[in-house]
Amino acid sequence: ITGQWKQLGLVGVPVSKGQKKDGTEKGPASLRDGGLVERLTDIGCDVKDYGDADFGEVNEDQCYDNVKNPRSVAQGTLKTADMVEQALRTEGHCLAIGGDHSMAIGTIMGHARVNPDMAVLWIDAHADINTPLTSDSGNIHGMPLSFLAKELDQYVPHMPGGWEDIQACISVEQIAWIGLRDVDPGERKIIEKYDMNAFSMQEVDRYGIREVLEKAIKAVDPDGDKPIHVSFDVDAMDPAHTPSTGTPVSGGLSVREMSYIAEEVADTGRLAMVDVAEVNPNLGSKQDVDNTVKSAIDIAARFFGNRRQGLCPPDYDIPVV
Ligand code: B3U
Ligand code: MN
Ligand code: MN
Repeated sequence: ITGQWKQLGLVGVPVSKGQKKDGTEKGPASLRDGGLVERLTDIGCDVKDYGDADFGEVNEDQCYDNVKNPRSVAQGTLKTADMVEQALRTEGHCLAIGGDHSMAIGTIMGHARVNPDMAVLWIDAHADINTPLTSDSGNIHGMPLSFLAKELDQYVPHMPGGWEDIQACISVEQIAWIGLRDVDPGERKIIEKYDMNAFSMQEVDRYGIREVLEKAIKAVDPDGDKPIHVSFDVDAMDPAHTPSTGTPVSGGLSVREMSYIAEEVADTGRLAMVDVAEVNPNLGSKQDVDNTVKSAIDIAARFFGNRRQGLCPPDYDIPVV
């Protein structure tokens, strides 16, 4: 059995300055309080909690053109990258809990120092590949992939306040999306121009999750030998399951489709790292928050070995009377 009994580093990324709604900075605490570590431990993971990356206040963080809070995001990103690198080198696997999705600039940067050839599965309602110039919102959580993809360097301005140290570290060919249903015009143009691997909910409806996942993995890992980085935005799932998130979009992945993705990726035996992004405990009712945290923990646990078919520790024996 692969994908189980894993040594795992946990890194909190309490960023909320990548978008406008307060609350995602409390995402890591809400997942820990919701019993994340206990769940992972129960399924046989040996979890080492590295704590939270320090996103201390940056005063005088003026916009750069329309980009909001560039310095705050950059300085936390650099700390996130260092922690993720250390967790991966020490434990071999890492789970990063956010935080808005700007967290992934740091997690993928840190991961790329260890596994530069990783395959990235970006599971999201949104493409998150706006450049600062194509973005209407100016929110960095809608831009992480534009900073990470080398081919897009020519479209991304050089910003001050730490961005000097943030360099694109993956190629457009290393990225595949699943779950898209809210893609901006500039993002669509980038996807088409670079012939990127984008599987929207239309493809999920047309082919079913099984074929979509197979195509997505084949696209980024054709020989089946790459370490896999899953960047999971909880808004990829239908808002029925993950309502407490900043930009819910109807018509998302079901619990079953998301569980299937997690189990199959775990089964490859090549999963190196998972991000869980955009849990916002400030949004919705208590029930909404509880449902969102539960869904996020359920899916995180599935990526690291929990299966719907059940689990049995290797040393388990049927008790004899
Ligand atoms: N594409 C829009 C909306 C958005 C992106 N990511 C989220 N929302 N969560 C933007 O702001 O770039
Ligand atoms: Mn996202
Ligand atoms: Mn999203």
